[in-house]
Amino acid sequence: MAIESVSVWFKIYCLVVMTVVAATYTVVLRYTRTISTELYFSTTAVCIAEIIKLVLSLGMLVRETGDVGRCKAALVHHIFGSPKELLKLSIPSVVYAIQNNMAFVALSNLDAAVYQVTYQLKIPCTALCTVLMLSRSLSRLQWFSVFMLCGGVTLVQWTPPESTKVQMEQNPLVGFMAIAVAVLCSGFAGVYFEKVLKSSDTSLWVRNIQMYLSGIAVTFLGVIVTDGAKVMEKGVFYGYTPWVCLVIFLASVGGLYTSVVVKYTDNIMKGFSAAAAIVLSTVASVTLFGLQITTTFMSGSMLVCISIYLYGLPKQDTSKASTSSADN
Ligand code: NCC
Repeated sequence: MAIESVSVWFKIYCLVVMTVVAATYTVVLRYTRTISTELYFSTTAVCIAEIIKLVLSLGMLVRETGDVGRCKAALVHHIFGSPKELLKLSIPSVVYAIQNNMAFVALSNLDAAVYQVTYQLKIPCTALCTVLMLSRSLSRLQWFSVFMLCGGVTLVQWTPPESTKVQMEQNPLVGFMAIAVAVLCSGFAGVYFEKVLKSSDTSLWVRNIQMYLSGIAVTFLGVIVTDGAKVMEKGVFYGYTPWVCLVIFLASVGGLYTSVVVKYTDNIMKGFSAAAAIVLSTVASVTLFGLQITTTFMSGSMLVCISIYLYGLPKQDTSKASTSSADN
């Protein structure tokens, strides 16, 4: 299918917003899990984010189709008339539901910096899923650059773990296990969604609506199974503070920007570009706010830049299926 062309500035804008939101999300989420005495139910936060994403996607579909009538027709055709498609999108929605809940488990047990660094394993995992599920091939040099990128981002984001005042018990092993699950889920669901999205001309917003509908059902089930009795007793919004609302807002906006980024690039490019955005935003902070640059950051940035260069050497656009590895 033909991929709608947008300006390179729009792609850069989406990437930067996605990366800034993701960084803020992790820090604020960790904060909400460590300071509150009345700890909110994270399962409800995940479910509410799915509802917000559905509403926003409906709004975007109205904008795309031009009026409510056409939007309604599209919904009837793609939602009520396509149970098979709904079922297809329920797969990534279940996997994302697990991943999004795992982020809360991990950040309840690990420092945000440790989480950010360990979560970078998603880069090679995503590359592996891309090769296996989209039948694309990566040259040896590209594989090398993927691992170099992983190391580079790790160094760039490296900060000594802070000793935050924690109100609840922490179990680092549980935290690391949650990250491992999140890494696998992120790679699989991201590539699966990309495959479905790019295999037809169906609008991104329709695909999102199809996914968020089952996402709401699955995450609601998560609320009932995990916290059902306590939610009935204390209420859905128990422990909600403005910070918790900010976490939900960031989760929603971040998710939608992720989908736009995947539409116009691909999951591997998302990893590379996010790394570039982290390096550039830190360099900008140095210029604007006089932030101190560490040697770890410098070495990490160098690895990130070299890896981007190496990855781009054989073929610039990973969203095009490679003809054969012999090309490289
Ligand atoms: O891990 P990551 O993304 O791949 O997770 C994808 C997130 O986007 C949502 N999504 C995906 C596709 C789609 N069509 N709609 C969506 O809403 C999924 O529900 C999932 O939450 C990244 O590449 O590092 C990124 O990381 C997340 C987040 O920081 C991590 O998962 C850690 O918890 C970012 N999400 C937010 O900032 C809210 C994402 O933007 C980038």
